[in-house]
Amino acid sequence: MIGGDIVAGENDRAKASLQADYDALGEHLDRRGIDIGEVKAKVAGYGVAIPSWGVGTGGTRFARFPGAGEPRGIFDKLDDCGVIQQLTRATPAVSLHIPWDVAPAADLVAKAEETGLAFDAMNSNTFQDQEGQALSYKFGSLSHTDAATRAQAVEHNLACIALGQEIGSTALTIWVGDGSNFPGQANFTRQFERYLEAAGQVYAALPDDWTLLTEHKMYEPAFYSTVVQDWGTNLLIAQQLGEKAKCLVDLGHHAPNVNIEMIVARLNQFGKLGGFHFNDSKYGDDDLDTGSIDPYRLFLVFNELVEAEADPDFAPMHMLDQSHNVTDPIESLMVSAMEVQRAYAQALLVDRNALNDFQEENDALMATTTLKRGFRTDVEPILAMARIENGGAIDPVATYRASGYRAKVAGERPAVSGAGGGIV
Ligand SMILES: [Mn+2]
Repeated sequence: MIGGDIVAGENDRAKASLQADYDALGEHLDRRGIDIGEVKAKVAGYGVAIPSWGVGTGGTRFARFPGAGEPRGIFDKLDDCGVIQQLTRATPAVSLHIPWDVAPAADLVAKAEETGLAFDAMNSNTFQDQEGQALSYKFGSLSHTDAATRAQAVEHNLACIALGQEIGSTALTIWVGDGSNFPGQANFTRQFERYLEAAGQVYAALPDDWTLLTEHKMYEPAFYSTVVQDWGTNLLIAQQLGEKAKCLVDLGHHAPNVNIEMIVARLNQFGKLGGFHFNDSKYGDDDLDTGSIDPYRLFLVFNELVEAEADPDFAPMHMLDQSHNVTDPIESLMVSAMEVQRAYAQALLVDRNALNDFQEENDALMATTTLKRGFRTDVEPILAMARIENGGAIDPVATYRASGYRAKVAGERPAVSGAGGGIV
């Protein structure tokens, strides 16, 4: 973790300007009938989970360029996640990926306590083969043609639930790489029937207070078809499995230009919006940092979420899921967590009564202007004030760089080989 004196020193230098900016924004919002303190309190209470795999440098199928001081295992990963939470106060939980992060439950819990973190959803992995694994997932897992391979994949998911129960998780996220690379390779219907049957066995073993999240993805690793290719199939799964099954929306797992915020609204309307994986994309997939390409789209997603917040039972899970190929993952994750908070704060500023009236009156121009006014407002002083009041840093990236954390861990963690590709 980073020394409290370093955080305090950095904050002291920026405090006066922050206070002036915050007061000015407070006056501006007051004229709009918005209490800045209420917005700040909601932002301060908001958290987005970090994926354990996110603190390692990512890569493509061409190459991976490892960074210095990469985490060697789950305990190093939790240290890095602890730093992100220490400085941003926006990332209170970590989502584990099994079997990458397998460790004794007691050790995981102890490390989480030491680093000030909790555990978010468990993620199963049946998209690659592990050492010593009896049957291969080359041609699928939960939808494999071979019953024994499907049973092995079901067993793995049950093991994820068992570990999760010991460390305080209450959700299992299933994403499979199952699909096909050639027309005719797989029978779409039979493959999906097998998936539903196997996923149903996992669902049957789900504890009462758990949620089962399924995540759709349009392509990759299968490039012609995937079993759970879009939100329609995802919704069918959640409806077939039952009450505790909900859909996870990964912002990058759609075709370009798809109206994701509308998918969010639809899933929520029918009680099947389970959570998010935040990231951004330009052409496809989930590789770019949240808010780096299209912050307005992120805002529009949060507009739907704020709209839905009125329902006290509305509690989707939020996680970052992105690949960091050219940046320090800790810096990217801190900036992305703040981008998610920013979109949330901006959505909180929308005058919903006015928006509703303009919608009812079919005043398209004023409706969209009312919506965009929230997006146009610079909410940075609210985010920074929420951070510092929660014990974080006014400028997390500057503080992190001043701390020398990366150089320190680089000395303790031997360099990882750059050979081989693959997204981490
Ligand atoms: Mn994802």
